[in-house]
Amino acid sequence: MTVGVGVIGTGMIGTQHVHRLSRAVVGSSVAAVFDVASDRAAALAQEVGARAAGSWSDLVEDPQVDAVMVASPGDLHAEQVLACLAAGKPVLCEKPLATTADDALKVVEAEVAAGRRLVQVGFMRRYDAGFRDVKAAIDAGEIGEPLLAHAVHRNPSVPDTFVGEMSLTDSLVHEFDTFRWLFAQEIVATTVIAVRHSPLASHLRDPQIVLLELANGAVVDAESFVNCRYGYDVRCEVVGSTGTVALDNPRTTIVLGDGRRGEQVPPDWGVRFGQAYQDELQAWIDALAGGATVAPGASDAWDGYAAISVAETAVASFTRHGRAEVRLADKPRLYTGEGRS
Ligand code: NAD
Ligand code: ISE
Repeated sequence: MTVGVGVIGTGMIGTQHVHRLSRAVVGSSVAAVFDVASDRAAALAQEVGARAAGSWSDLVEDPQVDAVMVASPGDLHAEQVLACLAAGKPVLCEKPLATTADDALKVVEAEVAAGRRLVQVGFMRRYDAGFRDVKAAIDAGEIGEPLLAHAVHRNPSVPDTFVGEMSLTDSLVHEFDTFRWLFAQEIVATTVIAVRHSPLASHLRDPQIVLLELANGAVVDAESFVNCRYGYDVRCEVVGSTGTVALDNPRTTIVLGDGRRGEQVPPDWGVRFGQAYQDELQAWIDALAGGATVAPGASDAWDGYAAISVAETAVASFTRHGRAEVRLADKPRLYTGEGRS
């Protein structure tokens, strides 16, 4: 069976996903694409033999579209995902699931009303070999009880569309999902620490440090720096009661010369996480081909809701210069072990 995917949004990551789904992932084809930049969508559609839909709702309703990938800007995600749910179609939504906790909760509520999970959220680190090794080491007890973690998330630069509080809602939202997953605990409070602004990014609050308190008392300090200039740098160290596990950048080449020993830093997220995106999409397509709607271990709508709730709380913490508590709705049975379907 070939799963026909419709892709909404053919910008930076949407174009990459179209190429993966049409060329690299086994068992999928791209049936339709849509972007308000209609020329770009038409050219991409022609390149991969897909239909260029007239609107995103037309794409969702297309009978050739078995499942939808949402790769539009974050503030459109909730509405587009809700339309997929209304059409009964599985959807892989790029992060964040929504830009407000209220909108993300509407997605959760719509799934609960439908009685099944159809939404997967594109927190692709859960498919990254390095992050999976960190998770495996923790789960195997190799570091004893995980107590705290240090994390950095640095981008060399960000596009002009990256504004306001996106360091928290678009960038560090990855860490909010990652550390909920690694520690298997909800994040219950955040404190954002104001840092001297980089002179190269004066329109953004950049860098920032966020302290995350988890339900069992573990603490994570996470740095976001979206204009670090030198490369794409995502690392972490989890400290346990008997050891630590650290994730470095994947090693590429080491250059010895001019009295120095140098190691390359990935240039961007596409290079650093290329294999993770590929594995994420393959797991999704395999799940759909096997009759499931969400890949095992993937972030689902609840995870998307929890992550953006933490981001929203971090924004509140920054605004009021103090600690803020995360308020989550009660977790529906649909997302717990015994109720999951
Ligand atoms: P982008 O700006 O390059 O692309 C967004 C595209 O959406 C543009 O082509 C734009 O024309 C299009 N668009 C605007 N309005 C639209 C509408 N109404 N319907 C359909 N398309 C519309 O942004 P991007 O970097 O590709 O990011 C897209 C999403 O993917 C964001 O949510 C971002 O957070 C996420 N993302 C995730 C990762 C990751 O590591 N998982 C990496 C990059 C981006
Ligand atoms: C981007 O949208 C991503 O998701 C990248 O993984 C992240 O590193 C970057 O900060 C975001 O803007």
